[in-house]
Amino acid sequence: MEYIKNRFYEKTSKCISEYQKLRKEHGDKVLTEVTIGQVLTGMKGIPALITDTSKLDANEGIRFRGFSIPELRKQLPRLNPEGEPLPEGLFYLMLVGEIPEEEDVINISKDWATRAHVPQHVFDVIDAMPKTARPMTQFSAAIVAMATESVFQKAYRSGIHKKYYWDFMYDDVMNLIARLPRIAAYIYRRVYFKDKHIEPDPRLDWAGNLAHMMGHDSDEVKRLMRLYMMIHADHEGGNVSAHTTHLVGSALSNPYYALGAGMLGLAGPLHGYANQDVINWIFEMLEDLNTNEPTKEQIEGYVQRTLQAGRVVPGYGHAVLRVTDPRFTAQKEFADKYIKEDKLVNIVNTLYEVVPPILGSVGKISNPWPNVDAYSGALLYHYGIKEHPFYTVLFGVSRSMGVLASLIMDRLYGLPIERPSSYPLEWFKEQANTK
Ligand code: FCX
Repeated sequence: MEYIKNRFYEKTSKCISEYQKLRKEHGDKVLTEVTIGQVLTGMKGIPALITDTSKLDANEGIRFRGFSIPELRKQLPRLNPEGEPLPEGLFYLMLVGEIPEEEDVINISKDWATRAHVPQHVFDVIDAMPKTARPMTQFSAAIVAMATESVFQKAYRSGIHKKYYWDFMYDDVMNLIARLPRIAAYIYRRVYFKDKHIEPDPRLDWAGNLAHMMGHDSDEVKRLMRLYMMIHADHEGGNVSAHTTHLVGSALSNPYYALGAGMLGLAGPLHGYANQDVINWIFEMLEDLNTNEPTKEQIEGYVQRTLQAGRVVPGYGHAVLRVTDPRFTAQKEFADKYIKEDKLVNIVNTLYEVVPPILGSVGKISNPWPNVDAYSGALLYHYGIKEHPFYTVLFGVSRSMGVLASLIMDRLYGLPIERPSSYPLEWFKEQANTK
């Protein structure tokens, strides 16, 4: 499928000279002032990174190359008019910058299927760990173990010219994305199904095959998996998993190292682990209240007690968003369409009524609204994917598409090693006192 690589190059190569021109001719242009507050609160709002694949608007949510999630659910090619678009189409959009034809999407599916073979030593690395090792520990170790396959690393060591880095990066990225569903499903079946593995079906699409290898073959689960893989794929460049992948890649580490590092960031409770934490927290609540069908008042009381205990309410809040996350809404629409009655889904819907006013009344919380993680667990659980320690791995498989498409572009532009400055606390105190 060389034509997709060629098309990417045709569409994007003009950006190399645009990037160089900006660097040379406008390098002195002041973009914005940076306040002490921004530095001390996680560098929020500082325009510090180039990411073309997607942009997050505080009041609208994510747009992938300008397209919102509702627009993409209508416009991207799908296998069945009733179903969800294939995530392969989103990958094409993020990479090439335009909505693909159905044929392009099918071709990416086929390309990934031919690249999906995982070397035996990667399974051996996974098998060497105790089954009690967290699924994200196994997943990131497997990704790093696969660096033996890096064509970028081999090419770099053989001394290729830097203008060809992106080309080798492209092949690594396609191989890596193609293999992740197999690795994820292997971990899932190993930990929860006594090593009873299910072989891939190369006729299936990327997300459909993931559901199949996990042992969930219904059309509805495959549809859910396609939606899940689409909405988690990218959230501009500043979030922990995207920024880490980009930062590690800036040292010209191969994409297996870069993604492995990004996945370890995703594993944190304030990021991708929140999708497990939501379910943990709901089950803790049910145990505490000694019921499976808590009333609105009981839930309100539990949310208040969570805050009083100095804990966060998982699945709520966001560093950038100031509205209900459209990724939450897309999942709610899926649940409204397919799920008639489900106790966990009902609780998630009640939380949506109860939590925002409580968080809003606290005063310091910038965004009281739900994020993507507030819904995803309840949907998976409904369809029998009840093993919540595994949920962040699914997030990671999806997230690979956005962060790795960006990594190809980083090398095409020839972005330098990233190296911001740091100062001791004393320096900031001095700055605070200077006029
Ligand atoms: N529950 C309780 N307190 C919250 C809160 C929540 N859901 N969200 C924010 N706060 C608190 C913060 O902990 C902080 O308290 P502090 O001043 O005592 O340290 C204060 O409100 C201000 O934080 P704020 O500026 O609103 O938020 P941040 O940008 O610092 O953090 C996250 C954003 C997402 C980390 C935060 O809202 C949070 O911890 N939410 C719960 C965990 C979660 O759902 N994470 C997933 C996010 C995302 F979708 C993803 O990456 O997957």
